[in-house]
Amino acid sequence: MTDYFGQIRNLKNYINGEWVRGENTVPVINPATSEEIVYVPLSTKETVDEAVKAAKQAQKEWALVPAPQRAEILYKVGYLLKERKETLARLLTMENGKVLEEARGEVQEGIDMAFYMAGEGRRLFGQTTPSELKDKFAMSMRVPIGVVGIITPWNFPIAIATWKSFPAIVAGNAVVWKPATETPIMAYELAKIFEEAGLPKGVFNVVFGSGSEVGDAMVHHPDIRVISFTGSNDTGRMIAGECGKQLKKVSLEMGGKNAVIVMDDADLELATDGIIWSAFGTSGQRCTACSRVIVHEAVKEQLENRLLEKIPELKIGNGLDETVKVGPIINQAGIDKIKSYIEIGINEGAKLLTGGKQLTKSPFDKGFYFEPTLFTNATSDMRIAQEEIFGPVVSLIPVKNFEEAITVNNSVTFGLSSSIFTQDVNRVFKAQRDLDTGIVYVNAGTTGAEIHLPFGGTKGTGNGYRDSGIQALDVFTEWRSVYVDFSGKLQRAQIDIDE
Ligand code: UN1
Repeated sequence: MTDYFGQIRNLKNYINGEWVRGENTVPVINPATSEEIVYVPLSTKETVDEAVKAAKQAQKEWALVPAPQRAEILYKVGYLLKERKETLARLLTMENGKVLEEARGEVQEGIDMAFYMAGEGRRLFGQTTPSELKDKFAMSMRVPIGVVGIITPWNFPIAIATWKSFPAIVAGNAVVWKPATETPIMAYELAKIFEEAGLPKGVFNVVFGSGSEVGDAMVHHPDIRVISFTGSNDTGRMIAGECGKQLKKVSLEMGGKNAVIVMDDADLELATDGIIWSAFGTSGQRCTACSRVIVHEAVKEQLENRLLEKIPELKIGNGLDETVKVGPIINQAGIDKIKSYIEIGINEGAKLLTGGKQLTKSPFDKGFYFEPTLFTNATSDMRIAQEEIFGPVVSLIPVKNFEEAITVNNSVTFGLSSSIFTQDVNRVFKAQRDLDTGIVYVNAGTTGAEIHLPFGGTKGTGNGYRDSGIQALDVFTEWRSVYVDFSGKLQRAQIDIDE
């Protein structure tokens, strides 16, 4: 199969309910085969201006639609996603490379998010509060912000877009979305689904293009009032700086250096499975991927042996093959970054136990494949133990006790996810209190967040906002405080109070 249309086709931007401007295209490559699947336009600032104009216009009407009616559209979106789950999953595997089982899981996140956020159409709760004055009513309520700009990465091309756009839309905003150019098909499909679900024109717009042109134009556009970004740390910090200057609201999620802690009392079989799934699933290309294992020295050798026994069982290949467990890396640049960290790790003195190489012989020569890689005897100060690699590379860091494990876990600039394997209830409660990450797992790996809980992290992972969960609404709404005085006379707050 060359592509899902049966022929190579140019994608276009989706603006005001129309497919427009498909110029200046670049090919989208299936990372499993290097085949060109579609062509995606690299749009300009003018296209962003057009999209924002349409969104601004549409948002005025959309904000007046009662929230339960806005939510009706999301229910329809949910059903359409559900109906097309298998097709979408296959397309997702083709453009992103993740194995089919995980692609299905990702589409499921979108389905879950649709129904969950649709429910918010009948909640979107504010608060009524007493006033300090007689015959006066006070309340606070959520109001939409206007046009929101969404910038998303290639590693979860549909799920992350749903975490952001669904709450934005149910709350009465209009969206301009810049998906990653590596994975535009999910954006194309989601726009079609919104249209079929009956979303009014202009409420949801997609502009394809680079971060430096389209992303930059979005960040600088005065009518985009919020930017919600998931992606690299460097880009996120640049966006934060720009938004700071403009006093523009910005929500950032910028990765992790997530660790699994394995204590001396852990169920080692379970811990091995948890590590393998969260380190090598999605070929390690998740923000939540496990890339450090902090292991109690008493069980270090046993754990190494178990991992070395299981890693070779992971079948590497094209994710469309149901028996494959580890798919390709997104592109050669991704591979090159991983390779450079292998070299760094070796030079720093960590011991390479298995893996470490790109697979280049047939049948892997056409795609971008990297062996699941295990380092041991790493120390917390090494770059391989500090920096995000975004590939199937995990480093074991031996520690002497629980306290040291917590300290090592927290000694990175990121703070997205962490996990501990232990049978000791006291350690469980201490760990959930002391692990400095936005997500903590007990007796499970570091991946697998559910959409109705807040997703995000502490420290360098973000800036305090959360994706998904009810907390996502805080990104896409303002709080308005409303006072209604029904006394018929001038009542001055703080002054006309009964002493
Ligand atoms: C990401 O890698 O940016 O918790 C998102 C998880 C998935 C989402 C990951 N549900 O691993």
